[in-house]
Amino acid sequence: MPGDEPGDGGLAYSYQGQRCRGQRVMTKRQRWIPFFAGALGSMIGALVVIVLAQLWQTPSPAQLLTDRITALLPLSIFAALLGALEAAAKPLVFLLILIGYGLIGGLVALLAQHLLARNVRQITVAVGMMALFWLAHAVVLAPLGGVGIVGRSAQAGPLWTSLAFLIGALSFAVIVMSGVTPGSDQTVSVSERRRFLRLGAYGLLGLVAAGYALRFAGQLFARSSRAPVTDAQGLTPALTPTADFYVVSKNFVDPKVDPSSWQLTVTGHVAHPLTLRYTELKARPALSLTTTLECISNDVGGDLISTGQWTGIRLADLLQEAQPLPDVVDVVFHAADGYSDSIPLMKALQPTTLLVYALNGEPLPTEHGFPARIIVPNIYGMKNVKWLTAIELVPYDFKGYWQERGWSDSAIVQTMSRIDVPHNGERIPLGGKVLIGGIAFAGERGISRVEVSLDGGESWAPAMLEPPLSPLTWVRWRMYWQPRTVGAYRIVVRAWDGTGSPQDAKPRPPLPDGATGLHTITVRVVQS
Ligand SMILES: Nc1nc2c(c(=O)[nH]1)N[C@H]1C(S)=C(S)[C@@H](COP(=O)(O)O)O[C@H]1N2
Ligand SMILES: [Mo]
Repeated sequence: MPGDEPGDGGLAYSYQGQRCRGQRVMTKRQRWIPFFAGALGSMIGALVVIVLAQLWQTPSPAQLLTDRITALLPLSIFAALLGALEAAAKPLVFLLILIGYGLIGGLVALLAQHLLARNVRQITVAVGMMALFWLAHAVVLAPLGGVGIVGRSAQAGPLWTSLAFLIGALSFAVIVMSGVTPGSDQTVSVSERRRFLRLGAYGLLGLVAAGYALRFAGQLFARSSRAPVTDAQGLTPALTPTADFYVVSKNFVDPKVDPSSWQLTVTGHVAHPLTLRYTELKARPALSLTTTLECISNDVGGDLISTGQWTGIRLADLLQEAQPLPDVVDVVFHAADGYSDSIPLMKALQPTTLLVYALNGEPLPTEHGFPARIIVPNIYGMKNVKWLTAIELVPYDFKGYWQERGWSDSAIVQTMSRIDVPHNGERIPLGGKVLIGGIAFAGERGISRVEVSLDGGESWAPAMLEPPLSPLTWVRWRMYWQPRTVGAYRIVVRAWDGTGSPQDAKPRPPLPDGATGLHTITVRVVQS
């Protein structure tokens, strides 16, 4: 082991029980190893806790802290930082939190190295590392995240929570200990090179854990970056297949609700509070409604919009049974993931506001809110609360999860239109007939007219409108175009809603009221 030879810059610590010669000397590189091990160890520990959170429904402080931080950041910073995209907020803040874990873990490992150099026993240091990780999670991070000490108020309870934190702590300690050098009084059995190899292996392990954790985080952005489904002509289908329905959630790990123990309560300012079980909900006379759902963070031309057929009951029927008191202002929806949002009582009583348990004829998939969610036509997705657990009637204007972060409270959908074919940047051979088509949506106002410009907005021609699946869905539009000259064309679309108002052409980001502006693409007509 050349690296262990005294005098060649390596470690001059005891080997096979021999005392070393005087003070141990560490090279710069060697000083970095403990820090690196600590950083790696704590990040892997955090990921292990997230993976266990998925398996056991225990709380994950990294996720809870992300919630807290996105709530506390001033709106302007938040918007600038995140490009005003609520759906991308999580991964970014989470990355910062992971880096924070890395820094603190690295420093803790340096402390461990310091203690070892002073001949504190390895086992003592290892147990100390575990205790630190566990305590930091159980006593500091969990309460900060809002689930109480040791996750007392978490769904899975303190026992499973402690265990999950303990396993995270174990991963942390094992990796730290593989990166530090024992003190001179202690037997060393592992060479420098093997230390490196081990850390490399842990690094790989970390990548696997990160990949696994990202699979769950992935739903935050993966769905929307996928190629959109199209029909034979390249148009968006009128009804979105469930597998292609967009998904947005604040969570890294969505709640898995057990339908047999699920209960929906209706409480607050009501004369008759009530409770509804899954079987009772499904036993009631059902109705189905096809509506379009759009996320408020959908960009101009974006695909955080889908149309589904929902089955359930009228929310009004349930509320009428509970008998709202005269002072009720808002109906608040609470969910199993700690999310909440509200709509005005008047809106909740409309016959198209539903409590649903099926999408396109199948039970709601987990990611869409199993066992039950709210569908509020005309209002952006964020108020269509998933994994619903409680309905609370309150005598004031309630601010929900995204309202606390600066998003619109009324959240009525803006009139939008989108070009689906041709694609931006497409090359179109001269002489052919080109289908231009897409969707337009204005909630319950409906769409009365769609126009297309082929010259960047100088002149406009009306598109043909397809009858929508319901008055609450998007409208598909199309036109045919026979280009006569080669060159670049800027295609723009604009819509009018059912009241005759034109789509707002002024470009605005999604925050706070939903994006406005006209979807514009450029195509190039070339010699065929
Ligand atoms: N409980 C809960 N409900 C929620 C959310 C959430 O994070 N938690 N996200 C909201 C947002 S921002 C949107 S756009 C819609 C998305 O619904 P979908 O995933 O079924 O398309 O769910 C809403 N309901
Ligand atoms: Mo959303």
